[in-house]
Amino acid sequence: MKKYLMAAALLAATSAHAHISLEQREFAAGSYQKLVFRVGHGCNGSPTVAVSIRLPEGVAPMRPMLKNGWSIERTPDSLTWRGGPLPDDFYEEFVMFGKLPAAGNHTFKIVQSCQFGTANWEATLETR
Ligand SMILES: [Cu+2]
Repeated sequence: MKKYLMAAALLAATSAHAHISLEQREFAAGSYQKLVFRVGHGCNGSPTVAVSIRLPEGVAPMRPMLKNGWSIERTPDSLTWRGGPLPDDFYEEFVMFGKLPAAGNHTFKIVQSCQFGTANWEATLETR
């Protein structure tokens, strides 16, 4: 019981803390959608200067949304925004659009680069 309570408290703390996460993570399989990745803070207080998102297998080319003050690099399976710097205590969103894959869980691996340090995140999209 005690273990269970500790796990629940940890989960609550994790979701309250923004990280880099999807604004909405459940969509209809095969639909065209806008995915919004939310950046809630920097790396241990350091401003963000790049956000690189690896597209999971099956997530065909996504179209990045242009963003003032940020350049965009594209590869077949990744999108990287470089710019800012985005201060640690500011909030930002990075947006892409495209056709979502067949039903399943699809995990985006995200690297947040800051003036000092980096942070790795994962955001899982569920299509059904
Ligand atoms: Cu966080």
